Amino acid sequence: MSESTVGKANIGVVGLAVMGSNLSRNLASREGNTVAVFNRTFARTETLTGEHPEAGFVASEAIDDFVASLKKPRTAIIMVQAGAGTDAVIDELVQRFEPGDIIVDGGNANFQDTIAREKRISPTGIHFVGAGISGGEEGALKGPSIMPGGSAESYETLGPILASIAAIAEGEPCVTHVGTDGAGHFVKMIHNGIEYADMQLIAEAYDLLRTVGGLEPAAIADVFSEWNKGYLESYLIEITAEVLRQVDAKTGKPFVDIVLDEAGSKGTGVWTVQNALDLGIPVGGIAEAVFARAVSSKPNQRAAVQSVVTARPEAQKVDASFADDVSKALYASKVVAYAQGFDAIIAGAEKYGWNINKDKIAKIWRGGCIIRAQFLNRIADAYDENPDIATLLEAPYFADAVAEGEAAWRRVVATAALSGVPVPGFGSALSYYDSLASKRLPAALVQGQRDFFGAHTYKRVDEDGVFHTLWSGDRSEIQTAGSSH
Ligand code: NBP
Repeated sequence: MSESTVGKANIGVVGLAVMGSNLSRNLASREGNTVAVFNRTFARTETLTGEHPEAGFVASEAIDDFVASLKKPRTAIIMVQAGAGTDAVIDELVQRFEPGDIIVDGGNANFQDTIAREKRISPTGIHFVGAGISGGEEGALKGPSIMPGGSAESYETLGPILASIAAIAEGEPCVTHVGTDGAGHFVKMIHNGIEYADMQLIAEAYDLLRTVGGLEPAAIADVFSEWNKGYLESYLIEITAEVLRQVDAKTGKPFVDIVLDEAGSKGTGVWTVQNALDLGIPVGGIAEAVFARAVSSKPNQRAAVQSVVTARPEAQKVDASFADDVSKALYASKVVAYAQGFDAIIAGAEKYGWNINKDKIAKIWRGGCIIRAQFLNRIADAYDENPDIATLLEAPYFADAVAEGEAAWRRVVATAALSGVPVPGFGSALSYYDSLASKRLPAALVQGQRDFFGAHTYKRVDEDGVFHTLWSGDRSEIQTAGSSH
């Protein structure tokens, strides 16, 4: 490398597949950034620099030269395959970086791996930052939502660089220092879980409008476009209308009808549910969305049941107000899914010792990422007004919105059940709401059952203490703990 490139770049990117290339171009397009680039296979680097001479990249074939091209404190963002690829690059950089330098993993790492990596690297004095980056290829190029973890000290250097490339929502860059070590990747994981739930709810709304409402995909696209002008406005509603409007060039049929109805996933939804289970947080909306994809991808079971089920229910008769009912059911179910996602963030922050600012998280999701929507302003307002609310469903705006849509929500879930349309998302959201809203739950009976077969004990509603009934004896009650009279 020539002497003139030593210490020239204020930021480096390692890994120049689609995400790394786009992020590098985004960085290079912002005032004040000079971007060093490196990829294991040099041909990829040459392609990028050849296609984008305007970016003024400082390209290196050898990693030593890449490291030398970085200004101190050296800051490099890794955008390679999560897992072994990320570890290989981290090792290369740790061998060459010095205390105070910053390694950022911008890939889709599991937050537990990020915690372990930070623990391993921090004794070297090098900062390790796990940063969740949402927005896909286009977001990486034009402005993603960025969720960095790591130390507050590293954020002083990194923050302005990330702010320069992040999406802008209402004048504010969609990036904030989420918390230490794995906080950024944790919050990105929950973002993806919420994304699963949101997509499933929208898909259920489509199914209802088609199967019960009798509308064709193009007409449903128009309904969604209308919804996108109101309280349901979001990127996902917008792109859903586009997908529904698409016509297959080969057959002339609606695109949605020629796509195999087996949904795939890459794992972050599963991680969200696994972690929520560990944290004891009910995220039924997210779990049902993950399971709905799993059910869709079981062709043998679907075919087996279809072979024995000879008669399916007829769609209920509905009038023109049905679409409005569905929009209200969708909104109420969406509020539940987001409330559950934020509950998981709160519980994760408590368990892992992160000081997560919930209204800032809602704000950085307003732009760049897949769940971007005006709606997130309402969540930010709710947590801004009272950071300690027990659930978003308690916040006045959401309490009113759900109460207003409640009757429609119930009609839609009942209509779906009578029509044989699966609505795991709408149904579980309504049951969750009813569980929280009920004065008494049958959990009392479950406690009785547990005490019967396993002497698991129970508490009484009318006095303190822990009790057990001698079920196989004379069925009298004994007190096993707490104050006795
Ligand atoms: P890929 O995930 O396809 O990974 C390809 C890159 O990893 C190439 O640069 C490749 O180098 C490099 N690599 C591999 Br594979 N093993 C390596 C190793 N042992 N040492 C060094 N480099 C190695 O790239 P991508 O699709 O651009 O995604 C990058 C990251 O961003 C991933 O973590 C991915 O999960 C994440 N991602 C995020 C979003 C989002 O919306 N946030 C979307 C898509 C991807 P080579 O050229 O030498 O083979």
